[in-house]
Parts: sequence; structure tokens; C-alpha cells
Amino acid sequence: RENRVRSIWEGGGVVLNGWLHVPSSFSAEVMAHAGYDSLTIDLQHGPPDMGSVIPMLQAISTTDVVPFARVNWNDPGTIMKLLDAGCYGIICPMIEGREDAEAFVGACRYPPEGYRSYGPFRANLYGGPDYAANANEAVVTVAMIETREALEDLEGILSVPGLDAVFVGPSDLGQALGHGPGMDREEPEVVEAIVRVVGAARDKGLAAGIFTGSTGYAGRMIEAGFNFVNVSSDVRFLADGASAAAAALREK
Ligand code: 3PY
Ligand code: MG
Repeated sequence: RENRVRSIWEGGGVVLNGWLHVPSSFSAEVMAHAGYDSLTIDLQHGPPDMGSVIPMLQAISTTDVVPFARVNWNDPGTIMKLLDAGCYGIICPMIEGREDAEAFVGACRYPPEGYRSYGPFRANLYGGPDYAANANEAVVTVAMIETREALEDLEGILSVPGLDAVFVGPSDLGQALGHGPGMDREEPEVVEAIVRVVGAARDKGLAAGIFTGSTGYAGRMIEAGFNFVNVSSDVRFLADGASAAAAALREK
């Protein structure tokens, strides 16, 4: 099976990604029917773990939404297991330089391109019988840029063969630049860094993504050149919708 995210990028389009923190196959299924191109299960800053990932992936597979995972660290064992489970994209946090990016991409690619170990226990079911032959082409690799070190070695990271995209983490990036965590950054220093990342990535033919807190800010980021855009998360949508309804009722 081809990776639709790659086809959207190749066609010049923008990939709309949804973020999954609820470790439930049902909420993953609901999100999969919401109209996104891809969904990312977050194993770094959310409850999902290996035990909840498989049912969530099965739920996403009821649609043609492309399943991604964000790993909790640049750990080849976790990355390879998530790929074996059928993730078609991996977002890796805290990539600080060329060496980190090489280790990350290598974990996602079978030899000779990388050092991924063989054993796609569910990826075969999701990807089809030719999975192994196509995996290096299908799997999308996304390195998070969210540290000073990453900004300093941005060119090194972007020049790693097999890296498909970068993804800006505004909270960690803001924190690294001395402005604290938060989404939808307006501090000139942080905005300048974000603009530099998207410009450098797109110039090199890579995709560029960012986590945002609102559709308004996400729209501005698309105008700035980002082509992998995430707004909020399942938990935030649940909390925001529920709080708004409860608050509205209190006013009656
Ligand atoms: C960050 O903002 O640091 C992120 O990792 C977004 O998920
Ligand atoms: Mg982060």
C-alpha cells in the first residue's frame, strides 16, 4: 500500500494531521472519520503505550487515514516495533543534529538504506504482502526541530538521506529559546526560528510540519509554507467542547 501522505506532498498539497492522546480504539475511530489525512498517536506526551497502539491502529485502518506515531525518544527498538505494528510515519522528538537524524532514519529503513530489523507482524496486514519490498519508500520519517542544537545543525539534519520532513514543536522550541512553553508563538525570536525551519526544509525539498493550537494560526503556518499541519488534539477538543457546553448551561 502506498503512503497517501507522500502522494499529497508530491502533488503540492497540505497534509492535515490529527493528534491522538486518548488511548482508546473508539476515539481513534471517531477521529479517523473526522476528515484528516493522517493521525498521530502520541507515545511521548500522551497515555498511549504499546498495548493501546495496536487497537488504535486497527481503528484507524477502518479508513484510509494514514497512521503515524510520535515516539517518546529516538529509540530504535520502539521505532521498529511501531513500524512493525503498521505505522506509516514516525515523528521523532528532540532531534539535535545530523547524527541523531541519521540514527532515526536508519531505524526506519531496511538495509541497505538503514538497519531496521525484519518482522512486520501487523504492517504486513496493513501494507499488504509486498510490504517489506515497499516499506523504505512508504514509511515517512519526521524529525522534530525543537532545540537550540537542532537550529544550529539544521542544515546537517536536512541533508540526511531518507529524512522526509521536519516538525516544529513550539513548546520545546519556545522553552529552548527562553520564552517558556506554549502553542501559536508570537515572540519575534521564536517566529523567526519557525520561519527559518520551514524555509530551509522546503528549499531542500523536504516537507515541514508544525503543531498548532488553533485553525487561525495553522492557516498562517500553511501560508508560511508548512505542508503538514496539526491543530490541537483529541483530548483538547473533548475538554474544550465539554467546558463550553457546561459554561453555556451555567449561564442559563
Ligand atoms: C512541542 O510543542 O514541543 C511539541 O512537541 C508539540 O507536540
Ligand atoms: Mg516537544
